[in-house]
Amino acid sequence: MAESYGPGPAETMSRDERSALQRTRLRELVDRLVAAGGVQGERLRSVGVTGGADVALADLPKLPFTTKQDLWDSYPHGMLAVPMRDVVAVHGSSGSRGRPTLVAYTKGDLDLWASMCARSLVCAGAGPDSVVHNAYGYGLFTGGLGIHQGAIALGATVVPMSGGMTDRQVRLLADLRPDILTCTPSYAVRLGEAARDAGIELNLKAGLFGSEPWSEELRTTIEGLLGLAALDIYGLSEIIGPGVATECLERDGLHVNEDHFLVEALDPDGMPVPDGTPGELVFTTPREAMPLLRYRTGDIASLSAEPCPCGRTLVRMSKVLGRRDDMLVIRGVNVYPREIEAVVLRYASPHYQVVIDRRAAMPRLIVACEEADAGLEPALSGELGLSCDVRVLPAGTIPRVEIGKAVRVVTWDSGDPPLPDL
Ligand code: DLL
Repeated sequence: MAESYGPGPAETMSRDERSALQRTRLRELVDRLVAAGGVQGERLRSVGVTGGADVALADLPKLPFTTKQDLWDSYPHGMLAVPMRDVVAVHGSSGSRGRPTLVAYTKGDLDLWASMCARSLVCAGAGPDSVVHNAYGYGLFTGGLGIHQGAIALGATVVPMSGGMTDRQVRLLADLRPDILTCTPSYAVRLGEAARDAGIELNLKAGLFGSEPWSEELRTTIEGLLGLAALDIYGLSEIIGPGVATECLERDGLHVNEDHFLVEALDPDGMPVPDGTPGELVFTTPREAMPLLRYRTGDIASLSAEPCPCGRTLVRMSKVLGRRDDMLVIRGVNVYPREIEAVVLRYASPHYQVVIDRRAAMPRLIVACEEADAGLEPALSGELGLSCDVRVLPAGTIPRVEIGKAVRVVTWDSGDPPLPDL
């Protein structure tokens, strides 16, 4: 009989116990930043903080922010708080705007990251008897190696598939009968369709899908295709990688590992928003190589301190609603790509692309898909408050992303259409 794994003490402790732990960790972090003497240390001094003893947990909202710009300004290694010889790995993200963001890890950071990813896998019901089919990309991207190390830390069996070569992935899903699948939600659709077309029977119980925004509607699609519980996993390279927050099998918000990563949700003026109200997520990470105080993620979500039936007392974040910088403003109407996806998937197959046609003074929203119900166009107009053109293209026209993050929105400024036959 397989042993059942559950949340550890740090995930179920009382809020008071956790606050005491957080305060200690925040003070240690402030001490390290002040000692490292970089830009964060200088900013702390400029607000009168000379060491950890000067700060209480309640002071966090008054401490200075860190931004992606700070990382770029000090590229590649200017934010290091340890000597380079203590750095054992470098990872990063290609960044949606083309500039790489690099992050460094000490051995201790890798251990922390592995235990956070092990927690994520336990959230999905995994344990040492699990076989984890890991189809996140291996390399500089944190998805592949992060989950890999987490699965090993848990004592599970990891199958390091990386992305792509879908036929081979389907073969190993059939032969090794993994119970856990980890990949981007868009690749989960691709794998599910390929497995269905190959007529194989799957043994999957749960999947951890993240690294790109996805809707409840896509969850329904993935669960139908793969016959598993589709769970959301969130993280970013700057904080640690995947494993910052994960849904449990209740599928009602992502448990933030706030014993290590302090989280805040802020309004555009940088003030805390009440629980349940969307705000920009700001994280403080104690990682040794590159500690970050109040890092502005640009990701929009709400927080909830309500206890979860699973027993975890960690604060939960909603699914990411969008990014501060990916809100589309079309003829004065604000819309997030995820809202478009939610409508599209009710009327069309999961392969779609949003095209912002900016060739004329008045931009137009085009939703390109394959196989769509006639109800899609009125539903988009009605629910988004914005008229859209729906184009149904021949099957196979919308690009399938096999490696990396799906690009759901493209802009058409001039010249040829971004998709054939548009
Ligand atoms: O995407 C880390 C990761 C890998 C998370 C695998 C989950 C699974 P980056 O490449 O640095 O790191 O990109 C981070 O991706 O700021 C969000 O905008 C977005 N993102 C990550 N997870 C989610 C998610 C990895 N579950 C950026 N939902 C973040 C929505 C997500 N967006």
